[in-house]
Amino acid sequence: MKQYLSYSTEVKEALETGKAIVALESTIISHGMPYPQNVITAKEVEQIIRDHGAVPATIAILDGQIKIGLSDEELEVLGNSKDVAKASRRDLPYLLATKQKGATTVAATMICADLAGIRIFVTGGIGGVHRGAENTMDISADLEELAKTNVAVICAGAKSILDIGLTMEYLETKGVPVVGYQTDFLPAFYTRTSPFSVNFRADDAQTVAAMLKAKWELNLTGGAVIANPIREEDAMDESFITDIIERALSEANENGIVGKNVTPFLLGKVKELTEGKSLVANIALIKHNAAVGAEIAVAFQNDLNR
Ligand code: PSU
Ligand code: MN
Repeated sequence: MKQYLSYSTEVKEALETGKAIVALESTIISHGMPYPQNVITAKEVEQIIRDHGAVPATIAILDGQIKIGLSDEELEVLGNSKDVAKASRRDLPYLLATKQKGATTVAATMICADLAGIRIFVTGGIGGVHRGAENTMDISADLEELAKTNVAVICAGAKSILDIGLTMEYLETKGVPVVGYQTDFLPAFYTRTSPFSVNFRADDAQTVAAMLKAKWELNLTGGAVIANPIREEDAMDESFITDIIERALSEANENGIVGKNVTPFLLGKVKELTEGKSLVANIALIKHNAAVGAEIAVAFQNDLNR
């Protein structure tokens, strides 16, 4: 297995010296945001993690290798090339074997982080059960990965391009805890709340770290969702964004968008219809998640080192 993994110097050193590490995905760079904001944000997010005492490990597939920690040049390639595949669990073997570029989704990033022994992962939003999934069966592989891979995902909840209620039901069936970070409600990405409650509330990083430690020491295999609401000042107006999402969903239907193209299409449409306001919110929330995720990683590592 080790032959497929390649570490940046910074991450290698962190692993050797027992420093807190935060994994970061790359689909958000290649398919989730436009250039050049994607690359600028990716670098800023990494710096926020360092400023909070942890080491960032952005993950991608390049040159037949799983890269754990990327150089600025590699971030640029991911953010500004046409030939980067969105890489989820099913895509990893083919992309590695054919030495093609792949940007890892939440599911694939969890797999790679787990292989590297990294337990804490920060992103913007997770995939979930899509609206209309009773007909399309469009359920993100992210959920299945959360069911089986021991990595905690700090995110801003689930976007209402998804069926948030069904996503919560799926996670409940799979035994994946959904923890609200300083909130009782599941955040809906662009907004601080949704009509759904989280399973548990944690008010500080130590509580989250202790919970993860208990889960994995008991061999309760699988991940956890740590839902961190967007800051009040960055949140979008709920009725405004709801209306936009409805329009984006009908356009996706009209254009027959299916499979792995659905989420990138919807994100792009929402950005277009909000005239870029959704992108500003997206950047703000992921930076906030980076700060909180780094604190959780530090608390988790302190527990391990004790
Ligand atoms: N949500 C976002 N931005 C993203 C994604 C989701 O706000 O970039 C990406 C993540 O990489 C996530 C993936 O894992 O989309 C889910 O895709 P799908 O629905 O095809 O599983
Ligand atoms: Mn899908």
